Amino acid sequence: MTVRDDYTIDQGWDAYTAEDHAVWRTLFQRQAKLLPGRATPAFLDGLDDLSMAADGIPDFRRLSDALGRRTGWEIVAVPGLVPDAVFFEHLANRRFPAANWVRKPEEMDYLEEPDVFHDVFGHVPLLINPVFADYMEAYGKAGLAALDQGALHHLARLYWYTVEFGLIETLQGLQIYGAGIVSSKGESIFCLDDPSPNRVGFDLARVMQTRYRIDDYQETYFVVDSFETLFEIAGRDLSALYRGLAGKPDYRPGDLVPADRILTRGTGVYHAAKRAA
Ligand code: HBI
Ligand code: FE
Repeated sequence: MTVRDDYTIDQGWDAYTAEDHAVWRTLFQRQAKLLPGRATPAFLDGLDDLSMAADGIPDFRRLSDALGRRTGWEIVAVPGLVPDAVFFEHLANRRFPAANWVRKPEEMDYLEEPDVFHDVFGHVPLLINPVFADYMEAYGKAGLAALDQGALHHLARLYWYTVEFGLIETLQGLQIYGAGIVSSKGESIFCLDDPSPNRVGFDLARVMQTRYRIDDYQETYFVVDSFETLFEIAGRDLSALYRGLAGKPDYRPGDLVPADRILTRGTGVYHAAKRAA
């Protein structure tokens, strides 16, 4: 496998085994059944429009053709997590780096690193939404700036609580758009239906001050009213905000603070039980 300077590789679509495709199929069918009514229509439309299907792992060349015609985004294959600067450089140029490997049947529900199902099923459908597509590019550019300003940990929290674990408020109620949620059976249910987590109106400074969990469901979900809000934020000069945050303590993942617009005050039962165990 040749890894290029920008960490891209060939997807190696022909090398997938029948078992690889079967894993994709199982995960796809599970989520396709669960997500109507839960995921935001922009996500579900993206799945349809890109003809992403249960058949098997998509060929990135075909996906990139379809996506390129819509919003100019391209999917490039990478071996796994890439360095922050490389990741941001790709996003800033409307290239989404997606892992090419797929999880094994014995780890359907828990993964330490993103695989092709998370990256492609989770992230790619929203890239046909023009506003979300622009947000992702703006985020990449903001990422490069944040690296220079020593503020990556603040900006990474914006990505986490929006692109990965975001909820959106619509006339139909709360809906999922975060890739970490739509690609997870358990969290697709937990984030909307469980009384345990907090659901709080999105506020940029608040999010940037809040640590997050990488090992379990989120203790707090932040709710945006539109993707326009996100795009507008990512295009701002964030340096003054970073300076303002520099002296302040972080909030813990489950904290609520006085200024929060609380949609649901979580019981915290789920994570309390885990801590007690
Ligand atoms: N690499 N492949 C990949 N996918 C990511 O989501 C990713 C990454 N490298 C760094 C990174 N994310 C973080 O910098 C951001 O999520 C903040
Ligand atoms: Fe992701």
